[in-house]
Amino acid sequence: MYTSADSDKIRRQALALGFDLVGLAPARRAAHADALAPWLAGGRHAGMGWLARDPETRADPARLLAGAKSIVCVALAYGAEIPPAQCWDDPLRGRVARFAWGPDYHDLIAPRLEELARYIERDLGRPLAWKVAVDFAPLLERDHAARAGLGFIGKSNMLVSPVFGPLLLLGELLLDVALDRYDEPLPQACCAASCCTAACPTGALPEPYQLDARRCISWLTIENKGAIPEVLRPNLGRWIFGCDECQTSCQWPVVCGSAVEGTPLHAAFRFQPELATPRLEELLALDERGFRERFAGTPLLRAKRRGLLRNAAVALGNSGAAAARPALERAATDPDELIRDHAAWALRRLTAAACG
Ligand code: B12
Repeated sequence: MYTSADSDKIRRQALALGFDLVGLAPARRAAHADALAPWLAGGRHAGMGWLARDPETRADPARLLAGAKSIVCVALAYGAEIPPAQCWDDPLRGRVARFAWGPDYHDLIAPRLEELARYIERDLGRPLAWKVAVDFAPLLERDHAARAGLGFIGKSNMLVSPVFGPLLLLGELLLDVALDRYDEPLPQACCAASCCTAACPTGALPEPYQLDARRCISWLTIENKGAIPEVLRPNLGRWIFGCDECQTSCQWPVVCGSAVEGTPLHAAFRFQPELATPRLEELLALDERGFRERFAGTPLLRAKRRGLLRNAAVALGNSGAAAARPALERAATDPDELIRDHAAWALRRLTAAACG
């Protein structure tokens, strides 16, 4: 019976499962756990009450899995493709953040981590206590990924890999067994130029390492169930589901190594025009059923019809395209008041733009 698990075998197996990065860390209290309380106290979590629930568990993995000794951190590099300009820059098409170009990433990462857990159990020859985390568990994922040497935390708050840049999705496997070797954190290597904080269209990064979710386009377009503050609407441009500006502005390479291109995991995030850059007029024409059918199995379902159509109306208002008016006029009579109000705002903005 082994008392510690073989790090090299775990690493090899994680890579074989399709992950781009794997790092192993002892399950200690998160290094920046103390950043959580002031962030919450400042209201920067934008009312996402679940982030404020039980902050001690979020800080300490041993409270998430009793007896946790190790964390296997993995990352999937995604969305490095440069979208064709005829779609990305088309004023009548919206922009979807790259993490949502494929299926729900939780469904890609979590089952593979479960498979990894079962592999480790087989290798050790005994059952283990383990827990998989991909967003849904109260865990400061970036902190553990940094400790496991996957990358460093940048001023954008993103975990940035010197190999793949910040376009990474993270997952963790907590284990109640020690590993025979752990990885070392990488040195902080965020550039002095603060490209990410400067690139944020809504000023959601007022200071390094501090994200104000109330202004973050990702929160405004996905988690926010109400109106988008009018003063921020013009800054959304044509982002209709998440935003990548703090990542694509990063000086670290936003590249997917050729060695990993073409694997099923990466193929899942290939640019598809109608998912990554949907025609905004088409979105505004979707009824509830049409919305659910079109976005079945994709992360866009999270915004719900009313959220996505609200965002599409704002994007068309920002398009400056007179051709957008008929779709917006129809949306201004939508049964949903939220959509009606945003469509009316968009029509006013187009009129103002036309009057110069
Ligand atoms: C809530 C949430 C959001 C919220 C709030 C974001 C936020 N920054 O907190 C919203 C909806 C806005 C959001 C947006 C996005 N999210 Co999000 N989100 C989460 C979630 C579920 C929890 C984050 C959390 O705990 N926040 C609390 C704050 C205090 O913690 P933190 O963000 O990790 O910040 C750390 C740093 O600030 C650090 N710190 C503080 N001070 C200092 C000082 C120094 C010097 C250093 C080095 C570090 C440091 O300590 C904090 C604690 O570790 C995580 C998954 C998870 N469970 O971790 C995914 C996660 C962070 N999101 C992710 C992604 C992909 C995104 C988006 C890119 C999506 C998009 N394209 O639209 C954006 C990016 C926004 C951004 N720049 O952070 C990935 C990030 C992967 C990566 N490479 O880092 C995660 C890890 C999901 C995953 N499993 O892959 N998200």
